[in-house]
Amino acid sequence: MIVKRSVKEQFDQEGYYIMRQLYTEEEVEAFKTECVNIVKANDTGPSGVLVGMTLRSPLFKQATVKPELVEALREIIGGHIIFLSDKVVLKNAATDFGSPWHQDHPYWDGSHKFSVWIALDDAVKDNGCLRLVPGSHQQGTVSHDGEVADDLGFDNRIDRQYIAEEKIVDFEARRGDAVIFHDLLFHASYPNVSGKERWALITTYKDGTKEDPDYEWAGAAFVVCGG
Ligand SMILES: O=C(O)CCC(=O)C(=O)O
Repeated sequence: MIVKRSVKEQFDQEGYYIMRQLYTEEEVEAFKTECVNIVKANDTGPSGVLVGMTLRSPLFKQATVKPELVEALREIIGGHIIFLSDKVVLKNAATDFGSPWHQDHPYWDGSHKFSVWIALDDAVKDNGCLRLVPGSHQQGTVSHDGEVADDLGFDNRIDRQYIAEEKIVDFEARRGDAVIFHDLLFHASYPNVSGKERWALITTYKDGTKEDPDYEWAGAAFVVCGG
């Protein structure tokens, strides 16, 4: 007998929860077009990352409060949810490196955060899909003294000895697919060797009942529900 696990059970066990086709083709096309326009007018720097999309266009607020997403977040986080910030991540021929293995929590400290990685292009191994280690969030914060010999902007990297190669799951996604993940989950992405662009949007939330510092990067924070 197959026992269907709840969203919360899946998230607690794996440290992530996948939502296939969360956004329609029309929504994704509109988000991506807006991302392209905004990135053309701004510099992502060497990392291919631009933070603060909701500050730049109301379209992205729509993405952050998509009802099906908020419903899943309520199951995972609880009834009081605060949106903190979002960013676009572009990998292309000039920015073709994979993001190194890391946890998000060492960048932020404070209460645990929950991010949603949203595919704005189909993402496969060749163009830099996300890689996840199921259950790794249960290890707490691990050493982040992985080598930093470049200026790619990921200063907290997990020492390779902590990555169990045989457990890695590649999250190959169709555009419109999304994955909610815990800020202690080990994750990375493949280099983009396709020569084509790979766009993704990442939105971050927290439990509004938990205390945190005033993050300077969370200038567009708002209450999603509860409070
Ligand atoms: O989109 C990617 O390639 C990975 C981004 C990522 O892991 C992050 O920004 O924390």
